[in-house]
Amino acid sequence: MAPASEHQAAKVPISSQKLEIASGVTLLSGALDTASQTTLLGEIRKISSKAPLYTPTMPRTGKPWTVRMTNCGPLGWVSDRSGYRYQPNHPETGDPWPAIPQMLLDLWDEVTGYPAPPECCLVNFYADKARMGLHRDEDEEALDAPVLSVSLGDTATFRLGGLERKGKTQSFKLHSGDVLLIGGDNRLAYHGIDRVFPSTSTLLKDGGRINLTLRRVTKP
Ligand code: MD3
Ligand code: FE
Repeated sequence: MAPASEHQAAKVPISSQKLEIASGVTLLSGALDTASQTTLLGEIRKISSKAPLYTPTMPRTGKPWTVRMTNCGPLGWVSDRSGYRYQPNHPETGDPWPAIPQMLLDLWDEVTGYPAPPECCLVNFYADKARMGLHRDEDEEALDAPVLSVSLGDTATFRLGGLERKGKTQSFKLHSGDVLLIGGDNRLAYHGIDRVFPSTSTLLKDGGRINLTLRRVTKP
């Protein structure tokens, strides 16, 4: 007998609103409904209770970041005076990072179609004044894999440049529940977060913004 449907039902409800903001960069606006955002936030709270948010420092200068971070997955992305790298343990507790929640693994499969799971989910927490300067994500070996970002909480202004630091940039707002898929031509594009707008979401009870960045690090 034929299955009820050729397609497996989506495990994570995703809206069909897709906007290609640059070659290979697709904004899935309002991709996650409120119920999914709340469930995901609960998963992130469990992760941060085991792997606490910490304040990373900048390479060379040791200046603190304004964004606080933690990770889940076999490899976490860290920044300190020695540089940027992926490592299997939390820099302060020394414990292995918690597992990536199944709903994020499902979202990765549904949205990217990449034949291997992500190895890192970087959790960035932005309080009101936090920002992230223009940079490229270039510490991964698997540069053929896309990067998937999920925004939760307050709205932020995201800046997308080109492949050279001095090039033109465009700005977009990222809202709670938005998913951004970055691949192809712009996998190595410069990007950053200019500012977060306080009190634009009620998802986080004390305000602020969380961004989850899923990445494949090693070649499958
Ligand atoms: C565009 N985080 O952690 S995610 C990062 O909202 C980072 O916290 C931002 O950039 C944040 O590295 C933005 C969206 C994103 C991620 C990777 C990209 C956009 C990108 C790579 C290339 C171009
Ligand atoms: Fe980045």
